[in-house]
Amino acid sequence: QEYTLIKLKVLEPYPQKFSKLKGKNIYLVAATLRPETMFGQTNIWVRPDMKYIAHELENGDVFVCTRRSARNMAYQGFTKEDGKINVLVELVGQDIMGVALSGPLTSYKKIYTLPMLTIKEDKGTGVVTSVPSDAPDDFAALRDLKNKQPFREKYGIKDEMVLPYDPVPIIDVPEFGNLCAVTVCEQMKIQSQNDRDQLQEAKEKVYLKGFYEGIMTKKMVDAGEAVIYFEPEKQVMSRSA
Ligand code: ZZB
Repeated sequence: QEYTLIKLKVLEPYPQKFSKLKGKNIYLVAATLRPETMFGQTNIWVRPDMKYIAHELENGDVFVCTRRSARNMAYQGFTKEDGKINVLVELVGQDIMGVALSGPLTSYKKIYTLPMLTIKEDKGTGVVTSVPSDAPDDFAALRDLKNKQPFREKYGIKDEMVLPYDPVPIIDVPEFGNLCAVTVCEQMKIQSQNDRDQLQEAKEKVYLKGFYEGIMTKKMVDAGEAVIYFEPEKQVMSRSA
């Protein structure tokens, strides 16, 4: 499986756990199969009880991810010594909950790490980017946090890290509109992130459609993040020749 790793820069002040990393560039890295949706990121998910590490790359930057994914990176030329990881900090998700981040591709200037309890240990980096416009899991989990104050409180999440963040329309999908995860969750009456089977079905419904039939909306163009470019079709030209 080939993923794109999205780098999210940890903004100062660094959390307590990273106090000895002062002066270094620290990134949470999220593995995605849908890099074209990154404009719609509203937050980053980490699992409160899952173990992560902060490890040093060849150029001195620091990546935060699972040990398993760091080991894989070490065999792909990320680290100074092939096959070796330099662990700077060991932590659990809760240690970096509510941390402010910036990503080059987000429409929100600042986003936060929030808790998702269903993150899998054996997939990607254990850090998951949240695109509630297009990913049903993300929409359900973000809605849970918005609706349930005690849930936010339990993980030390402040209102301003969640409440201002709404799904961003980026891709227009036939039948589902430009917030396809929202549409499908409403249609299927999904109540929360714990409706696992329904969410799996919702994901299958929108996945391929979003990827193959989705059309980027005007939003990125309006924000000056993308431009539309037309090219004459070669086939048409050769047919008329
Ligand atoms: C942004 C995004 C936008 C994603 C979307 C999906 C969708 P898959 O298909 O099952 O292999 N992900 C990555 N790592 C994990 C993890 N450890 N635990 C749980 N979820 C994880 O899943 C790959 C997708 O699952 C990744 O792509 C990531 O979310 C998430 F609009 O990144 B994606 C309909 C799905 N749409």
